[in-house]
Amino acid sequence: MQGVLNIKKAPPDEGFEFVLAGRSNAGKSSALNCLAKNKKLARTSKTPGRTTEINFFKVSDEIKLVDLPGYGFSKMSVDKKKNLDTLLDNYFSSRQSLCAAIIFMDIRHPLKNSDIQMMEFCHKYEVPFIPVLTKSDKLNSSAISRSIKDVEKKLNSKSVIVTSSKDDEGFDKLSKKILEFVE
Ligand SMILES: Nc1nc2c(ncn2[C@@H]2O[C@H](COP(=O)(O)OP(=O)(O)OP(=O)(O)O)[C@@H](O)[C@H]2O)c(=O)[nH]1
Ligand SMILES: [Mg+2]
Repeated sequence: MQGVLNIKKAPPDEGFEFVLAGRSNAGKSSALNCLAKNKKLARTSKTPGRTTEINFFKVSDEIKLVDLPGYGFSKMSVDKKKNLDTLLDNYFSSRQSLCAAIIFMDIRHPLKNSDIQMMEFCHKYEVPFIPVLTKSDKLNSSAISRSIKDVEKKLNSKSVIVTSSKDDEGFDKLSKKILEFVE
């Protein structure tokens, strides 16, 4: 793992990168660990704001997963937030190996303003995104279906993926989706 706060310190811009975005506490780092099949790879936490840098994880010869700090974390200082915004602008605008963003949202509260802003940000830099609804273990199956339907309708897309890091579910599907960008 390599954590950076300055784009110049990022690992070489090669292979295929997928950035993990989402509100603080949405379950990005837990999802990364499930995707990489290594529970100790990325630090997870009950306290929002655990991830504070851009963290690059090499998960295969060609693929890197890039864990971002969560957005919407109100305790972050103004200076730190400014730094991070600049870093994200630089990263999204210049990174040739960036294939797609994976936008993680708690299935119980999807599509908050900050999520929509992130999607618009992706759109601005022409980076496709994969919407993922996390923590499906927190809802029963009919509530899960309702949430999927609602999000698909609002995004006008049929490609929403549902995961549970607790039950290790949905990650085969997400891995497949990621590999579609690599092939
Ligand atoms: N029940 C349940 N809890 C989850 C799931 N995924 C994550 N959590 C919990 O949610 C909390 C936040 O998870 P993280 O993976 O650290 O979230 P994050 O999005 O990386 O958070 P930041 O780094 O602060 O942006 C932790 O307590 C996790 O154990 C899930 O699928 N089910
Ligand atoms: Mg995290």
